[in-house]
Amino acid sequence: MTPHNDRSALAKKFAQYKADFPILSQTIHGKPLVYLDNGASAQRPMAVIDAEQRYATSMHANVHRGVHTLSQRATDAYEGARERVRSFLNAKSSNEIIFTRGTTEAINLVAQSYARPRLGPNDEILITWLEHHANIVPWQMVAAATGAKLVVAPINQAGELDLAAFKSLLSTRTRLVATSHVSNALGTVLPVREIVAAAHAQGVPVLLDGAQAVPHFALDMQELDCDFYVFSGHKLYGPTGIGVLYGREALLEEMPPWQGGGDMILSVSFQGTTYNTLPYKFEAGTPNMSGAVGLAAAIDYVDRIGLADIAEFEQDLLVHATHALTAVAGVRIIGTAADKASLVSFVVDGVHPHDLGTILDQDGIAIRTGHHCAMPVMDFFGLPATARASFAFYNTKAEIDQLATAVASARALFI
Ligand code: C6P
Repeated sequence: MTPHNDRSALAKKFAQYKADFPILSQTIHGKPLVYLDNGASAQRPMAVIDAEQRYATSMHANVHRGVHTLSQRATDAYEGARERVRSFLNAKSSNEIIFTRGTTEAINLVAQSYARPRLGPNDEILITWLEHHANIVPWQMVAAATGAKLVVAPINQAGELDLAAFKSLLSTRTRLVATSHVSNALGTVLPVREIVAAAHAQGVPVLLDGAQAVPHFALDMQELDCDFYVFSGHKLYGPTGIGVLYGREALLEEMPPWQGGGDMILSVSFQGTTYNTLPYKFEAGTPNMSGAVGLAAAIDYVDRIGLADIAEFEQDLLVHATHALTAVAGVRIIGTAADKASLVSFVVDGVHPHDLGTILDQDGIAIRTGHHCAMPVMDFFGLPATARASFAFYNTKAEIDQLATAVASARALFI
């Protein structure tokens, strides 16, 4: 990480980026938009919008099929995007990069293709209490189909994983560990290196759900040493409908395809089918080429800014938001882990989160309210819902101050 002892230099650097996002310059209900729902979906810079438009206006045709010029251009653009994702993740080979619709589809792919054929009664899948439904339900479906058991590692009152308990739940029955890298409901950063080391010590592969991690810190698959890593383009300033499954090549090689169709075959006859090689074996049908091109442009964009600087700037926003919201009477922050990404979940005494979200919207402030597709986390804290402000590098301390003021005003309406 570049040391930026000069906070104002860092703030100045980041003040320039908001202008790259056309959607952010509008007013909502007559007020300048303050977009604090980046954990749900981040906005797209012009560089991404332009890349998708360039693709649509000069390159688009189907991929891997045509000998004509446009098909070759589309194929080069799509495969170029795969290589860009590979270099972003420092994966060993582009065979390890499978394009999916998003995090959810990537986890379902691993559940159906890796776990389901391998698991039986007495086998266990170990997850944590912090998971998004996308990292719970696919495993419940596999468990229902195979007789395997879902085991859940507990968390503490700060919303941190109980690592000792997690390790004690790893056993000879554990066949897969699947955990989030960053909790979407609380912002907790999980100790993924310790998780991977503990699981590997028992020969258990690990899937990491990186949906909320990828926009915030630089990643290196070879250093992280996990077996599967998944994320969505739309949380990384890219398009919707595109995501990535990184998988260790040896494991992907052993896995059967999970969907059949065009492009995932080498030959088909009524006697039988020979499947294509990696990565195409897992990409049946026409893929989302413009999404992949947009994702590659988003990666170029964040890499130009520098993820180390992004992480440092966003940590500053997190500290500021934590202080600003804690100072508001009646506010309680949910999720106080020592290591958090730039996201604050909170409740306001006497104000339902949905009412709060609706009132803040009138001030042009967009936050997320609800269970955040993490109902077990809400149950753990005995809450139906929280309000969640999730920050991107285009947010500012002034916007956070506006949030705190608006929350205080909203509470005043209810007391
Ligand atoms: N979380 C949020 O507001 P998809 O929908 O496939 O792009 O991502 C699913 C997903 C999986 N894991 C984690 C940790 C996530 O945060 C998400 C999406 C959004 O928190 C929408 S619910």
